[in-house]
Amino acid sequence: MIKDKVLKALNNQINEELYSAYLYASMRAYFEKLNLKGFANWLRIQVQEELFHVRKFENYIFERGGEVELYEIKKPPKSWKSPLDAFEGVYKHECHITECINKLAEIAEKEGDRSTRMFLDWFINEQMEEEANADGILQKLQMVKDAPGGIYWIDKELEQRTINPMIIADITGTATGQ
Ligand code: OFO
Repeated sequence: MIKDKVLKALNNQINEELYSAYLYASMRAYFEKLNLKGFANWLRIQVQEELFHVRKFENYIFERGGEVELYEIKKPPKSWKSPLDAFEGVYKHECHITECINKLAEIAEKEGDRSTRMFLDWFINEQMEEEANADGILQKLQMVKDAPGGIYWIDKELEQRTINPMIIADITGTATGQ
């Protein structure tokens, strides 16, 4: 049976992941308003990534016989000064999530909960990728410094992002071995 302390920490992380989805949905709306469809596309897919993280935590709690508890989600910001400002926000937020996952792993370790600790390895790897992706876009934005030509070029590139098939399989219930 899962210990209360671990369960509470997992439920808190669900709230963090839901906030991530909320934050990126708000950013997507900001970029749609600017007619930067590539940035909006990247964030639309990112929202799905975050909801996938939510389901992963929920499924794990179900598997351990625990109860999922949803908390209130705080309101995300509505606008940013520039694409650079928004992606500084994405990168900072991903670093914050990495910290949350690391703290969660510490709690699981302290409580002697090896299953949770092992489950969290997927998220530890995922956060390396999440930080690297956000940082890659941020570095390009820092390079072009809000110059319209540069923003246009990055926007075209971000238009290419497609949803991970694993997420489609999860949404449609056709995933195996997760
Ligand atoms: Fe962006 O990785 Fe979850 O929150």
